[in-house]
Amino acid sequence: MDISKRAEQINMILEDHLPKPPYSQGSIEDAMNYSVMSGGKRLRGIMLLEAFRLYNSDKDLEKNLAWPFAASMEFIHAYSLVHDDLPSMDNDMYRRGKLTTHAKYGHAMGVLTGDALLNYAFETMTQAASKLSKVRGEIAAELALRACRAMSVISQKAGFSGMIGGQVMDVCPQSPEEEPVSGKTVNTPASADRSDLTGHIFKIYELKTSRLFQAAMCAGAILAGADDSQIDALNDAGYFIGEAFQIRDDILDATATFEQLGKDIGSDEKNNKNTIAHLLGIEKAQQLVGEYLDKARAIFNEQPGNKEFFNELIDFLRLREN
Ligand code: GRG
Repeated sequence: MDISKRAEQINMILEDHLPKPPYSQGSIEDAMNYSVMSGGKRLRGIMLLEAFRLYNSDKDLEKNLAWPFAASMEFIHAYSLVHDDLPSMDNDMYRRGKLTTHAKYGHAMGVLTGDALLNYAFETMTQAASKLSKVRGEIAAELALRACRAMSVISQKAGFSGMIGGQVMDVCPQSPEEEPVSGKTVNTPASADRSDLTGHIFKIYELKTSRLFQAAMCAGAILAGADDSQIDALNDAGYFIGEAFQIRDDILDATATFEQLGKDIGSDEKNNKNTIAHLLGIEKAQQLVGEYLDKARAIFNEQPGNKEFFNELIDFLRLREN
């Protein structure tokens, strides 16, 4: 099964878990469905499921536990994109080839839809966890513990010390005097030499982008019952994938078309944003993408189970065009 077939499976799982019609046009349910079902590669949901499958082949458990968690990863990802597009953040009008949520429903609904998706992710996960005893009475307590641990990892990695923390570093000044390092009004701080700045940007990528990939893979492994060293290994792989993913994103922002990406291109340059591609040049940046992905591949190849998907994913991420 290739990545696009897996994305179709995630779409089916998402439709199954989102609030169902009938709902009126312009309602919060409508905006949640629009924001989630507007497309997307579904990488975080896929990665959660595939991490689960590396360590566990129980289809019943996958359906009852890993599927709702995979849907929830996509709800959290969608919320972050909806908020990232708001006028107070990147102020983008297009995402995934469609109007952004705030552009279609208005600013207040953009904020509320992001909030609703984040809450709904935890509603979906806790409901799945609380139904477990009906599925697996004999090991319900063990499964509930796994679900709790997975939610703890997801909330921490998506939270203030993870993804949100990275977004704060990216767009908000640390003090009234200081300019943000990589925001709209920003230039390279005169005090920072190039390597300091590069290190700072890698850190932003680690928090803003890697943390959600790490959350997806650790959660999948935890739900499957993987041991701590296996969970740590996937955490490292998620870090490398996130850095590579974001650097490739910089390259695409500088080189791709609107039709390819479904959003405005050249936004980093327009917003005077410092990126790794901008600081190191496209060629060196692409070389780094390859190096990070090689590190992730080496980790996957040490894991038990069928690694075919992760090798395919690495090949896709190296040269992805959207
Ligand atoms: C809490 C107010 C508030 C906002 C959170 C953290 C955050 C806002 C936004 C981060 C969003 C962002 C731009 C992350 C960088 C990672 C990235 C390039 C995301 C796009 O991911 P893809 O390409 O998206 O996987 P698709 O559309 O394929 O799902």
